[in-house]
Amino acid sequence: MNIGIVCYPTFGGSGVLATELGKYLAKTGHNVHFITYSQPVRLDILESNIYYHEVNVQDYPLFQYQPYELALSSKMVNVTLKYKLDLLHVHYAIPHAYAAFMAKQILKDKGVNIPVITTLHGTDITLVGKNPSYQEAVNFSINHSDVVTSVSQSLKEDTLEIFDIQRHIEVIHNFVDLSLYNRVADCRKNFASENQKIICHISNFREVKRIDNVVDVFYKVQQEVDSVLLMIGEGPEKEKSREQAQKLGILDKVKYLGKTSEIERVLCMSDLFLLPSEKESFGLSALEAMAAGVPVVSSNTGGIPEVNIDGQTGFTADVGDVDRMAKGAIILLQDEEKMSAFSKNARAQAEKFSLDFIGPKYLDLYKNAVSSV
Ligand code: GMT
Repeated sequence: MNIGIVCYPTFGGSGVLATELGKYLAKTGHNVHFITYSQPVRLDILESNIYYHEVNVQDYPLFQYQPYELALSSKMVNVTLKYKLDLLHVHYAIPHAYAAFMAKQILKDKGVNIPVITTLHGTDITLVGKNPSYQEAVNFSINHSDVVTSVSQSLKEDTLEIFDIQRHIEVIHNFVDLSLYNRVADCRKNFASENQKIICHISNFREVKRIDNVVDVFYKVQQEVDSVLLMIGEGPEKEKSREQAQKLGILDKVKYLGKTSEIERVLCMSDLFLLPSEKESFGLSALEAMAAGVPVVSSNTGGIPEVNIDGQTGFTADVGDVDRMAKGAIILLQDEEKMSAFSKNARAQAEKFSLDFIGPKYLDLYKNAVSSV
């Protein structure tokens, strides 16, 4: 098949998932065309069957806001016609599903009919999508996609509650490429002494991630267990978090490493992963941690409990319950036997979300969509 993928090319979970899916599809022999405003961070364009088409938005002084959706729709049309795409798979509804609907109409006018598959990722529904400024357009574009998927059961339920959806939403959980997570803690000594534990958090440092809770939990943990906290990623809450760590007198133990494309190496040297988010449709970073055999202490919001099983692969607590999260973390870090059992459980749970298992589900979906337009 010739497959078009539209996504955010950034470090966000939806872009990462879309890129990894594209890489998998290319490996299985399909031609995959990424249509994005810059090259996706995890994409290797030197791999065979992978193509990258940049969406260029012309800067014009009349526009206060540049019409990105227009440029994206046009690019989708051009790429579909030139490379004879069989389908367009858009990740994150805003504005991708809307732009894809327009592209589909333009293509119809030219006698070409291809299916649009929209994957809902989370904040496109629970945070941004439900904003009254966007709600009608998001509702419309979901209803006019040929196939709609959601990355968790919880997100499906949220979507049905927030919007007036007239079509079936297929739950296809996010996945992880397990082969990348073989536990070789090659750079551990650069961050912690032999007896210190490494606790890790990875995110885009937005408010929804409750970065203050990450620091609060760590503050309690390091009083009981000699440990360091690795903070991976960039975002608006980062500086506030640094100030918080300084005020608490633990800044020397909190290491802000910024963005990295070597998430696997970071996770493979970590002992515990923290994800206390306010909202989380799935929690791809938690799944990646579990793939590396790292137990997760998280909130129990949204789709997280579909991934992190309380008392087995880690601990979950109500949003904001930093005492319970810290207690869970301390229990694990102080009990080697328990830690080892949880680590094995985490990896076993991640295997249920392996790329080899989930990837073919998308392929089946594509085949059905192509044959029914
Ligand atoms: O986590 C983010 O804020 C980024 C966002 C995105 O769209 O890139 O993540 C969402 O999609 C991920 C991939 O499906 C999910 O794992 C995240 O849980 C989801 N984030 C939220 O729901 C807050």
